[in-house]
Amino acid sequence: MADKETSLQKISRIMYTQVNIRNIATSAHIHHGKTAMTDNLIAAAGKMAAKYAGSLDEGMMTWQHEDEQTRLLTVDAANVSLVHDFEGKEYLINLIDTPGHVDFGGNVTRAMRAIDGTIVLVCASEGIMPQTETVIKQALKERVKPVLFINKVDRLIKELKLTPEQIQERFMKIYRDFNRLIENIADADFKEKWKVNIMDGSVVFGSARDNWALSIPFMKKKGITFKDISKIYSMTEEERRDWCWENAPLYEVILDMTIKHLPNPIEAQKYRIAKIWHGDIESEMGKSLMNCDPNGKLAFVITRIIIDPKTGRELSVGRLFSGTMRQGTQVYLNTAKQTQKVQQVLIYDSIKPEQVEAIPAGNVIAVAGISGNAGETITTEPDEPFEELRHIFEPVITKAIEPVNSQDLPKMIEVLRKVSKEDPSIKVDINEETGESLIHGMGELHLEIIENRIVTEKNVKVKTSQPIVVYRESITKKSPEVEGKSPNKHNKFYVKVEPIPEAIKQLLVSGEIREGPLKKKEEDIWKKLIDAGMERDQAKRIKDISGHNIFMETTKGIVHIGEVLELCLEAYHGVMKAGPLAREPCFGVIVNLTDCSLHEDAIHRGPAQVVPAVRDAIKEAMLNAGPVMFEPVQTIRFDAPYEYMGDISKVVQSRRGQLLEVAQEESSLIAKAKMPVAEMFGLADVVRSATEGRGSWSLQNSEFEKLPSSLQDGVVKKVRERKGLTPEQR
Ligand SMILES: Nc1nc2c(ncn2[C@@H]2O[C@H](COP(=O)(O)OP(=O)(O)OP(=O)(O)O)[C@@H](O)[C@H]2O)c(=O)[nH]1
Ligand SMILES: [Mg+2]
Repeated sequence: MADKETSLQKISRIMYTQVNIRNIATSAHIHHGKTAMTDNLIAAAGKMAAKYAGSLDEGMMTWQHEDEQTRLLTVDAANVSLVHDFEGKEYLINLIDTPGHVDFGGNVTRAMRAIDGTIVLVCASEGIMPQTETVIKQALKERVKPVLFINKVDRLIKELKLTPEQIQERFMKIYRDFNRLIENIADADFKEKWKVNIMDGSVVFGSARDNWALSIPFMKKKGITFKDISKIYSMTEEERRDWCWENAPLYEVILDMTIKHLPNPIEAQKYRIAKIWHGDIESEMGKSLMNCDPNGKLAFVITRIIIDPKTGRELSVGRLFSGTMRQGTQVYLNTAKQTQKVQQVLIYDSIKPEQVEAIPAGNVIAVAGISGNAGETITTEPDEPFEELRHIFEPVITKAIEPVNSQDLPKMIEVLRKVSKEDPSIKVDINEETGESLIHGMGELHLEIIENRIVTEKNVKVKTSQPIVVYRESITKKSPEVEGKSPNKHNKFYVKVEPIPEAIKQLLVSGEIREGPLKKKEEDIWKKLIDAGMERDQAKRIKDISGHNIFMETTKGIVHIGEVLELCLEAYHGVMKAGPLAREPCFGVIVNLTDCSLHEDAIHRGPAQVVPAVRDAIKEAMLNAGPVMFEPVQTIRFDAPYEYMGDISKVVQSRRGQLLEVAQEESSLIAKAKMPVAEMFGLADVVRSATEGRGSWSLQNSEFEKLPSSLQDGVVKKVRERKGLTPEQR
């Protein structure tokens, strides 16, 4: 009988009706109320006493790590699935609650791949904040459709004591600002189409904490006015709860909006695939993807890895774009280039992954038994992978890490590998010989949390250094042609390097030109490069773009070039990872292999000959091309009461910073500044004390800028010393 059906049985049934599925996420600036809302939705779906949900004192359901409870913030994205009835039909909502802190923004980027729509929360009191803009960018880049939830409306009434008219004005401002962002950021076809509309219910306002929400259509239906809303905060708590539950239940208004205004997977994949998958749309795979076909070819993208601390079981969570995932299937990992076997297939029931036999396309699912990285495309036979999942910021803060007890070294190395797998925004450089490993993260908090998890969850005692800055090496002019000879002297390679022109560099930095190896025909990429000023002959000879560097091969009439090209690329990748000045990563360099002479016999032109020859040539060329160090520089926004203007500008100036913009909104100060990361350590505390705890700052942009000439030599020397490089070592 239908009413005996468990929620898992219900979910397992609805997951087959794709038009009744919505794959969505929460997204917002930090602390705008994503998790409070998610918890209330879970509660309403029957897992908690719905009317009483939303009490933070009990801790959030979706916070599965101790550190999230103690710090009261989300670190990991959390998956939740629930069922909602709308106009007589049942819908399955696969929801990902994402973190708001910028250090964990990589989790947002990855979650966006799995979903088709997002509820963007904006605090009614704070308005659109820097991270709101960032999450909209992240969503639109993946063609994920946003809707708007203006949250914390209770603050307008209780704290700011605004009148109903003032409240409406506030909403209109947020609404207009929001649509302006959509217009500025969305691709041409979506600029108008994806604007939200107060009148049609794609804008909701309410209070996640107090468990209510309303939209204009809903108010009309129920005969509620803005005056009624102001009144609810003069009721007793019990009365208010009853009123809200009766007239403005958060879950109903939010989930109705989700179903009405966010796309189902069939609709969404029609326009998303072209943006995130670059294969042939007319191929069998292309058609399966465009139709989100459960009977088509299998295509699953991992967006998150979870390793169970007790059992070690590795779950790969992600989006099934086409085909049906069945337990026991042999699958192919296109990046790892491996065949593996799916042992379990799981769907979320509320916050718990539950095993089922098979799941059709169009769902957010988990599989066990395979071991890949986030971003991996899983198919049955080798096929075109999805576009790489690339976060807008790269990790720029680094610490050296070592075990407290040296016998723990192997364990620490294993744990570091796991950590960077679970959180791909963490990069680790492991040195198995010396044990001195580096861990790179997005910010100080990020590294602090990871370090703490290594100790408390993975049980390895570690110690870390003070934060280290990782620089970039680049060049400022064209080099002459440089010759590199193989150790056996039988092979010669000729290399030129030159800086990537600014217009082209922008295309790489913005991600408009994707990175990776280039195929024989890449009309799209060539066209963009040519439009930005590159010669067609040159564009067509590009073999690889990586780390904002380009490798091209412009040799003529070399018979065996095809056989050594992979080795040349290996040498190029090696130098781009560790440049000639101080073995820091390179960027903005075009490496051009212009000519070579090769030994007749393949045995004399193997890796041991070719790689060092090309590597030496590239390094030598770079040293002859005005090499320079770039440092990471962040654009940040300070928010504080206006009276602290002077203190903030002092903080900025004393740290090689530069104030870009200062604005006053009522009594608050909004100041934008640029600062080198090297000068930003401990900034949170400094700002807190300079403003008596009333100021905060947030990251808006992160880029590399040329280090001032006066600091160049000193930094090179310092980095080389830290790495123990002798003066001869390049
Ligand atoms: N006054 C008020 N406070 C709220 C509301 N919703 C959430 N909060 C509070 O805002 C704080 C942050 O709430 P969360 O739900 O953790 O916000 P979040 O967006 O998930 O935060 P991060 O994931 O860390 O970015 C908590 O103290 C909540 O109690 C609301 O509607 N009104
Ligand atoms: Mg949260």
